Formats: sequence, structure tokens, C-alpha cells
Amino acid sequence: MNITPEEQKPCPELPPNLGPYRVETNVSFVMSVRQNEDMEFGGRSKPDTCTALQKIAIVIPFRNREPHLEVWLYNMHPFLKKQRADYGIYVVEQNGDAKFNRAKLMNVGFAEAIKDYDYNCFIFTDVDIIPMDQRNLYRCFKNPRHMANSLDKFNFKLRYKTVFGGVVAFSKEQFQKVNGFSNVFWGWGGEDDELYQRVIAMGMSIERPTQEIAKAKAFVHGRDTGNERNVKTIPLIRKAKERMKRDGLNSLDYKVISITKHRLYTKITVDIGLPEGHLF
Ligand code: UD2
Ligand code: MN
Repeated sequence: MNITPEEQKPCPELPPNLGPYRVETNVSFVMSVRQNEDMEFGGRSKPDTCTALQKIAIVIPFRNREPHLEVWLYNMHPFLKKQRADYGIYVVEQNGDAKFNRAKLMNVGFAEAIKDYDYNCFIFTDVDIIPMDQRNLYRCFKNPRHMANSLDKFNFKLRYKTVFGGVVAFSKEQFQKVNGFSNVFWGWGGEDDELYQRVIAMGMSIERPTQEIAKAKAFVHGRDTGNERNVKTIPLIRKAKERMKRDGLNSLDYKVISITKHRLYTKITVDIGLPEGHLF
């Protein structure tokens, strides 16, 4: 493909005409495919009139949440295109029915995405959160950034000061600095607070968009089978600083079962093993 002089210009720091966004929930995969036929397979897109400032991999931990993924994709492709992002979507699916491990799936997404393209920014997001304002830039900043601080299901309130779940953005350097997420959080909860401790332990701080700009829709749902609450999180979080040197990207162990480039996303199905002490 020829590069026109226009394409070589860097995109403006702030994309034009951003504002409140209305989340559409009555949608289907077919509708999304139809509206995104310009995309490269694997859920990749970049602005065609300028060169984006960042290369962004969006990582979604996943198992058995097709209805949420359907809505997420329908809304997020136009959203990201409007922000003139150079991006790719990675849906990392845990194979089997062992306890879910959200954090380890995020690490797998990072490790696999960097094999695909020269990504320098990573957005780690739940499949069930969709921003309601295009000014909430899905990008990386000077500090690791928390972007799920103003969810409709919590009346757009910050739940507690150090909350770091839902959606976070890390530059490649920031994520490597904290050695990624911990791999040892099986089941629901705690892995986000542990990541926060890693950030602080490395002398960084977190930032957030304002409560107004961060407004987002988060689906209300029950606890998934296989993602029962993890009761062993407190000692793990307390020892985050000491464990982070050996538990994370540098100890990540998994087997890719398949990588499929769909029109709207790359699906990576992965065997991430079983919790230590798991009894058959
Ligand atoms: C909160 C956090 C979330 C995470 C979780 C505890 C916010 C806004 N969210 O979300 O980031 O820290 O608590 O682990 O603070 N998933 C599947 N299939 C499953 C289970 C989970 O796909 O069977 C994925 C999916 O992307 C989901 C995410 O994991 O959105 C988090 O799980 P959740 O939605 O059940 O947790 P929730 O809403 O309490
Ligand atoms: Mn959720």
C-alpha cells in the first residue's frame, strides 16, 4: 500500500469533536461486522489520514460472555475510530472450566499482542464496561491510568481511593516495570488491588479522568460459575512488593490453543493451567 504524504503527518494530540457517547445495547455481531467492513482482520484499525501517536493493544479477559462481547465490540470500534486510534483488539479466552484467572489472561494478552505489532500502549478492560464519553481517551499517559472510576452501576462514584479495577491503561514500559499482573489470583477479586500495590511499589502513581469524563456503562450481572470469590487475596496483596519480582510477566507460563483473526477481534484461546494445589 502506498503511503500518501497525508498519512505521514502525526495525528493531533486531541482528536476533534469528542463528546458524550450514547451506548447502544440492542445490537448483534452481524450489525458490527457490517459497520466495520473497512477493518483489517483481527480487529485492527488505524487512522487513514494521519499517523497515530500510540499503538494500542486492547486486552479483554474472557470466558463465556458472548452477549457482553457483542455489545462491547459494537460500541467500541466506532468509539476508538473516533479517537483516531491505531489499535487491535485481543480477546483472551481461558480454556476449560477451572477457576477463572483474569490477571493471568491479561498477561497472556500482553505477551501475545507484542508478537503481532509494535504496540506501545495496553488497555486492559473488562468485557462489560463501555465508556459514555469520547473524551475518555483510551490511551496511555505519564502514569498508569485507571478509567473505570465513574460507573453507572455505582452512581458514577469512586468506590474507594485506590480502586484500580475495570479498565486500566499502561504503556509498555509501565507494564514491564511492574512485571505485569500477578499470575496467582484464581477466582474473583483482589488482582486489581494487587496491581495497584505494584504500581506504588515501583514509585509510580495512578491517574484518572475526571468523574464526568470517565462516566461509563457497566453491566449488572451475577457472579460467573468458575469465578467464585477468592478468599486468599489479603496476604497476597500485602506481599505484592516482594512477590512482584518473581510473579508476573517473567514467570508467565501458558499454552496457546488457538489464535483466530475474526473481523472484529483476535481471539486467543489459552490453557493457563490450574491453581496450585488444585485437586482433580
Ligand atoms: C470487578 C472489577 C474487575 C475485576 C473483578 C474481580 C471493576 C469495575 N471491575 O468486576 O476489573 O477486578 O471485580 O476479579 O472494578 N470474565 C469472563 N468470564 C467469566 C468471569 C469473568 O469473561 O466467567 C471477565 C470479563 O471480562 C469480566 C471480567 O472478567 O468483565 C471481570 O469479572 P466480573 O465482571 O465478574 O467482575 P466484576 O464486575 O465484579
Ligand atoms: Mn463485571
